[in-house]
Amino acid sequence: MSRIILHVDMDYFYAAIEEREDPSIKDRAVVVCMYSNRGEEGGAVSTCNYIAREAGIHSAMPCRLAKSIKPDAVYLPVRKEFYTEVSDRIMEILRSYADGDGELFEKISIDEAFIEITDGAGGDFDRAEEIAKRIKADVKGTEDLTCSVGIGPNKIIAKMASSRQKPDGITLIRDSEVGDFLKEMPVSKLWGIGNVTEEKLSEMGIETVSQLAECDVQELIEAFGKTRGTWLKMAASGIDDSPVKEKTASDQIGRMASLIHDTRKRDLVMSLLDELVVDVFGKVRGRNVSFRSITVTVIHSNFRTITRSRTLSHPVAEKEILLDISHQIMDELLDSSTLNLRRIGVRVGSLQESKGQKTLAEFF
Ligand code: TTP
Ligand code: CA
Repeated sequence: MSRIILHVDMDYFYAAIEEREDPSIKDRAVVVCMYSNRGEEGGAVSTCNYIAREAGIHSAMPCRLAKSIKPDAVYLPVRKEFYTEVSDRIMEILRSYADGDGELFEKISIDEAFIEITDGAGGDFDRAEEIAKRIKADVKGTEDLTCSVGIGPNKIIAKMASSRQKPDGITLIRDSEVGDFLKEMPVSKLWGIGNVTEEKLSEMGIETVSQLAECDVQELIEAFGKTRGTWLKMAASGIDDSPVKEKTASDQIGRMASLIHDTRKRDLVMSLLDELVVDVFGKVRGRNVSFRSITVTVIHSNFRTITRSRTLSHPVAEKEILLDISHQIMDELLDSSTLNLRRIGVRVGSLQESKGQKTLAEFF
């Protein structure tokens, strides 16, 4: 039986909350700005409603530019704490629909989450669509906000489906429809592929997801390394076995730090990352545990947080692996956006007590 996973993404989240709080601005362009410590002049657009998007305004655009494009829009400062409270309540609603008494739930950002409902829907995609409608009505009824839902047999497909019909849509991609769904899609639309990967694939003559799926995996491994190369092949084929699983704090060891100044220079970012890895690994040793998951977090200059994780096939306690995979993930994150980074972090999770020998090398 195929898994059934929903991806829920709130529509124009911060701006939608502001509209709800002040319905008088509903028919106007609404732009939420992150002014940061550089004052109004240096601020970036956090998000905006769809009226503002039609005028050409988008996230990460300098607020000054937005104001020159649309001086009559409503400009509001970000109220992050308030949005977080709203988010927390929405996440509880979403979690209540997840299989395993809410266990199979994974929040991936302030306004997005995966919900596994394989059991809840009895493996039936039509019933899953009914559940998606109920969830949308529940969120609308309690928080007066709309969301878009993607339904698919795995996380990658659900995630890409949710952006198909926005705002306020439901997109259902059955197991049997995955091939068609991905077929003519440009590779840039595949969740997890950024500008640099897109360019590299283009140089290899690969423009569409189906071309990527047909590419020899060895060729991809040569170009991108084993983990990333295999992942590209699998993802393009619509295969993704990653579980829907929340990361819990007690099961993790991590550290974050700020860069001296906002930058996306690889050597500066990697040298701070290496320091954090050494520190995290010291704690891993101290607790005598091994880890199965590695997560790297970046906070961009506009305060946008992005995290990406890798799960290993078995627990390890080796610094080289932690370094190697953290670098790979960081390269992907640098690849996924052109913005400078403000803070970065690394953490390991799915901890287990190490038994006796720690590495093969130490054993012999
Ligand atoms: P998104 O889900 O990317 O965007 P959105 O909810 O505003 O719009 P959409 O309808 O297209 O989903 O991001 C969620 C929130 O995160 C967004 O409301 C504001 C914040 N955010 C930033 O602060 N900076 C950014 O660059 C982006 C993309 C989002
Ligand atoms: Ca959203």
